Amino acid sequence: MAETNIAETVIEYLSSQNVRHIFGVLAHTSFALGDAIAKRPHLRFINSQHEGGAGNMALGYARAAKKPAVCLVSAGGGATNIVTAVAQAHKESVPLFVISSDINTASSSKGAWSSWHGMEHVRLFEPITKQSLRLERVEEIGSVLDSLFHLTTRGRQGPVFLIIPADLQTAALPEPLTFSPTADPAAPSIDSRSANMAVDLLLKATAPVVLVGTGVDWSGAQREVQELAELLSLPVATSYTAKGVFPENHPLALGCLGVGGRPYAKEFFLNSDLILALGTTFSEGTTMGFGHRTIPDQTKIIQIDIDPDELGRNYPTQLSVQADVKTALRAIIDGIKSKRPNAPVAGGAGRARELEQAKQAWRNDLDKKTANGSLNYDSVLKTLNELLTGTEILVTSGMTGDLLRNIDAAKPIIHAGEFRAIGTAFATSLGVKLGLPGTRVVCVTGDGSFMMEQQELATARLHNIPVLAIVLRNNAYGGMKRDQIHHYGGRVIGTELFVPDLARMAELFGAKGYTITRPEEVRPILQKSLESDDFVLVDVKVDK
Ligand SMILES: Cc1ncc(C[n+]2csc(CCOP(=O)(O)OP(=O)(O)O)c2C)c(N)n1
Ligand SMILES: [Mg+2]
Repeated sequence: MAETNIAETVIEYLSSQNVRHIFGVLAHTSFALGDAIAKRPHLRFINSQHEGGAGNMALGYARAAKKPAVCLVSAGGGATNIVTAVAQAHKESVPLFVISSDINTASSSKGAWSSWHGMEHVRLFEPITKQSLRLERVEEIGSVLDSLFHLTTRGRQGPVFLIIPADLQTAALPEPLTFSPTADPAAPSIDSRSANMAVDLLLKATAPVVLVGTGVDWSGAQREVQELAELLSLPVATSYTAKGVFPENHPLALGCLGVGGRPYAKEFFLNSDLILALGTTFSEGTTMGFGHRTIPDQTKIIQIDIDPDELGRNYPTQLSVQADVKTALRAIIDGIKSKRPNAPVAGGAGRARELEQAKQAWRNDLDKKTANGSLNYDSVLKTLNELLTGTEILVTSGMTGDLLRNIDAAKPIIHAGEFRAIGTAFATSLGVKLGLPGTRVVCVTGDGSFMMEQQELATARLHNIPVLAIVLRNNAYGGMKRDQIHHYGGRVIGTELFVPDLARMAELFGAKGYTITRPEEVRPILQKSLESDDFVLVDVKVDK
């Protein structure tokens, strides 16, 4: 076989693991890696305008395609620019394989401060990855690649960082390595004693509820959650980050619990005597501050999570199970069916009726709130909700995520979760579209957030990634400005923005641009934008 080098081996390995998209920005120090991509036409290199954009695209791609996403950045500023996205992936457990070029080993041996781009990359990424390392020797490459790639999805998912000096990229391997896709190890399943205990607790409870996190999405356990919920008439809420993982048009759906949720979700939880928590962390947003504002003091908790460190971390549990949610639920459902074949349970249809009434009351309130005909977040999102067909994927970021409480999400909404970084939704939506090309992807973002990443319009244009961006414009960091006025004697600082005509700007980038200034324009413009698969930006000038 022909002699091969490290750069070729890295890219060939990624290809063997079914990687088809690599997100990043190249530099001279990564040319060998770039060239190895160029030689493989089945791989798409999506060059973003800023490495942060590449990181956010990768986050969206990983969540949409449900597999690790790969980024390629370069020594120094290239690597530091992607830090925010990697930190988010770490906090929100998203599998990213981040590869960076490093300077030549000879230059770095002179010390970090005296060479171009030199810095301590490995240490920078250590606290925000599952593993961060530098390739030191050619011979390590095979085991390093395979162990890092699989680490992204093993147990609790997350990002890894590998930095490869420029001279090692072109170094020849003593002999070529061959790779084939590796079977994923079987996920841990629930033991029969725990499954029996869970069945007993569920059957004895008088007001059980379910809390679903993104772990359910990653495990592909939606069908099992639905089956169990229907079997026992269990109302189901999701965490803030997992909005839509349990479809919110289901009669037993409570939507998000806590921040970003509707008030009735909290009521059902506060009146529960058992919470079945699945792949979720009892986070600050979901619990509204870790106390007892959504999780009652006396309730029993069954917690099932792939990560043992998560079990009982924030609330004591009656039963903790380290297992894959899907297989655990299957065992619990089978246990219930064999113990009580006709399992009518606690509350039964009564709870579904109570839930429908609460939802209707909430809808009536929203109708009243939006009846004055003004153009605001609530009225725009209410109309958007009415227009959605249930097939679209919504993407948002930062605090705009809270405002999506008006949306009945039929599919998971993809956003920055409780990392809450703004300036991420648009790039994330591009990654989502690449992961799910047949789906209409709709980015809903504030104007302040969009202005942090508007340059990625160029990436959408260059790589022909048609998404719909709805920018809610108030020429401000609106929520922050409101709170400054409220709490600081009316003084405002740093929260007013200049935002250009975004419809015109989008057209310069090859998109269709629309501006909405009157309430009656919302429905027709959003409708035609949703129905097409074009690259569209809608600039909605909200009143406040
Ligand atoms: C990267 C980052 N920087 C700063 C913040 C703090 N922050 C939270 S919301 C926000 C402003 C959001 O403004 P905009 O997107 O216009 O939404 P609006 O509040 O107007 O609805 C900022 C700066 C953050 N969450 N993330
Ligand atoms: Mg704003």
